[in-house]
Amino acid sequence: MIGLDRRLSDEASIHPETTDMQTKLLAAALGLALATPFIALATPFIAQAAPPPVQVIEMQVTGAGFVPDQIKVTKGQKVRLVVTRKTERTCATEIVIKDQGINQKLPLDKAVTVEFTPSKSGQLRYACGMDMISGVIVVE
Ligand SMILES: [Cu+2]
Repeated sequence: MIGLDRRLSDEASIHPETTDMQTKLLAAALGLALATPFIALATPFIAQAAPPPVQVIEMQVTGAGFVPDQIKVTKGQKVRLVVTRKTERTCATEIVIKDQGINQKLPLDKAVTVEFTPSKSGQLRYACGMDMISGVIVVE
């Protein structure tokens, strides 16, 4: 009879600890559940605070062709080419970047903006309409 009493009291002393542990876990879960909407609300503000950088590259068309005729850009970041044709003595009166579906007229002495975001590394060609005068964009 004494043995049984002891077992019961042992159980009683273990049980409150378990309950306490469960309460703590529940409180932690509840705390996370309450915090989640605030994290979700805060995220767009963080995204707005750090917009992805745009890679701006100035380019000219001269008697020598596209200047520069080789550029390096980073994959996944928007590229903005600002192209100005400075001469009439060229057949490069447009810039064609076939792999990006770009074909843009280049009026004389007018800065023309061409934008795209390279999604994979490798080389992109830019050229005149006849694919004679050209340059290479190295995407890394
Ligand atoms: Cu040409």
